[in-house]
Amino acid sequence: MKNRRTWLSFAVLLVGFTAAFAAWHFAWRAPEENALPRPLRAALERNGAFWQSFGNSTASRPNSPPPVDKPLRVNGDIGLEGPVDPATWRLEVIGNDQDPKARRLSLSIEDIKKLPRTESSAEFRCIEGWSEPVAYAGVRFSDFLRLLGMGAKHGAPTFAGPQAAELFPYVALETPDGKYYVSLDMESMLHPQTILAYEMNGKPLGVESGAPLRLIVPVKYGIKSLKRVGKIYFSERRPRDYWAEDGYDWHANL
Ligand SMILES: Nc1nc2c(c(=O)[nH]1)N[C@H]1C(S)=C(S)[C@@H](COP(=O)(O)O)O[C@H]1N2
Ligand SMILES: [Mo]
Repeated sequence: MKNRRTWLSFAVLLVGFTAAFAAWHFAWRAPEENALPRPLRAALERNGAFWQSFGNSTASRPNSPPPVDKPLRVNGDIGLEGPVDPATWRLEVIGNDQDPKARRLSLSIEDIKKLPRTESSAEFRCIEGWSEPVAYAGVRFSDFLRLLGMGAKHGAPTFAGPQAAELFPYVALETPDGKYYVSLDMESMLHPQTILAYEMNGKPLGVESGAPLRLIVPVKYGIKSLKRVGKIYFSERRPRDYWAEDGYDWHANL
């Protein structure tokens, strides 16, 4: 009797381990999607969406003023290799990536500086593990959309009522050479501290910090805060994203 129970427990354990091993083996051997086996990518995606649903993209970030005289910490220079001339630099804004006839804008840095200026500060966090308080100034992305009439599927954005129904769900940004590119959910882009910045810590942006214009999106890890923006477009479908293609979590929520 006792013996039989021991054997039964052993058999149950064996079946359990075999099933666990098979599942593990299956997950790792499955075809890849953006550098991750598909089941793991799906789990990562669900996890990111789950945490996003807790209001990550709308929570305000502490506004602690950083030391202005401290040198900026610089990290990441993909898409910043060549020179950039602020006098000839343009920001291309494309109304809808699926529609070649959609409205397009081509803006100079002077055009952008004429838009209302907003100052903000936040803790800037890199997935490598460091974080730094930074102050930054530029145009709030929500003001940018409202004043230029971009981001809505039909006509100009109003930001009234259920936003998801009329605004594109995705915003994409790229460097002028297209070597670094990110995509973000519209909600995070409308956060009041999400800014297209031309100043950091009280000084005009340096070349390594993304001059003449960069994104700062403090509800996300630093990977999303693209430096040297050359192009912005709106999309119904999630656009390509440099680090997500390399296996990272697309949401990059803090
Ligand atoms: N064009 C471009 N933007 C970029 C990167 C990059 O490699 N190229 N790196 C990102 C990463 S990983 C971080 S942490 C921040 C760093 O911003 P900083 O140089 O102002 O500290 O920029 C982001 N924006
Ligand atoms: Mo980073």
